[in-house]
Amino acid sequence: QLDELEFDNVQIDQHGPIAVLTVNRPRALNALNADTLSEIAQAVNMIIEDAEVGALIITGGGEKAFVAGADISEFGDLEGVYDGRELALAGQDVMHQISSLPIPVIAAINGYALGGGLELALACDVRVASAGARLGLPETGLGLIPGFGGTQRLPRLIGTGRALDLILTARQVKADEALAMGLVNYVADNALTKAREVAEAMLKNAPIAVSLVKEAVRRGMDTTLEGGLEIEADLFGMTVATKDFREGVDAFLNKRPAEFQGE
Ligand code: CO8
Repeated sequence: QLDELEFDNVQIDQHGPIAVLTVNRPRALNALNADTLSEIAQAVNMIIEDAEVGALIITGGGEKAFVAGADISEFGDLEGVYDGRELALAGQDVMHQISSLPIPVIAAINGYALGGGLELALACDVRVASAGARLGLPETGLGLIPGFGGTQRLPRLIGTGRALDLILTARQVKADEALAMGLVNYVADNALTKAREVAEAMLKNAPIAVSLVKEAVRRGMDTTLEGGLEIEADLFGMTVATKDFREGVDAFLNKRPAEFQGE
């Protein structure tokens, strides 16, 4: 059982097909120290193994923060280029693990999402922010650059000009501005409640199709339009071979809700 797993800084709650991973270290605004990053990686591995889980929500514990970044108090241990590179690669691995999950992953941004915290949200498929959330990549103000994917995922999501503005000014944006620039998909009074609604809407659709859409978009972002269209055609072909496709068409023609089995 996922919710019986014991971690120090990560909590998993499962309600039917929705798992909620809470980064729970509120005394440090959920900052990602090495232990927390490792616990997130372990938790995500367990979630992948669990066939019951059809969607994952990632959120932050406490009132103030989603995740306020990598843990700055551990930066003193970093001594040189090699250490820095290793830390960035370790964080990038976890973000990659999240972004390549075959199920929808929604960030419920309930407060500060800064630095590595915003990078965690960027590794998710969809972002829901609470009205009071603050988002930003403050790294240049610390003499760093974003290292958990921010320089790559942010421009892919909102475009180069907007991404460079945010990274070079290191400014925090409020939820409304984040919505206007496409950095978040929804703003709601309660990010977690809205994230559940979004997850439920996604769970109504055919799981194999959902997973293949994610694969098509993800792989397509790394290639040319022509290459991406080939990937789309291949994966489209795979959906046509599923029982769920037959079910979806039959349900439409018979004016009834579809019941997908993930086959
Ligand atoms: N790391 C460690 N501790 C933190 C962090 C953090 N990122 N953020 C907050 N905390 C701690 C504070 O130190 C404080 O602890 P204490 O009570 O023991 O003094 C506690 O959380 C509460 O924070 P504040 O008192 O500062 O709360 P405020 O409401 O006054 O301010 C802010 C909230 C604005 C969010 C403020 O805490 C802040 O600016 N935090 C730092 C945000 C930041 O700069 N994050 C980016 C870090 S860099 C990063 O993420 C790089 C990722 C890629 C790494 C690649 C490696 C090479």
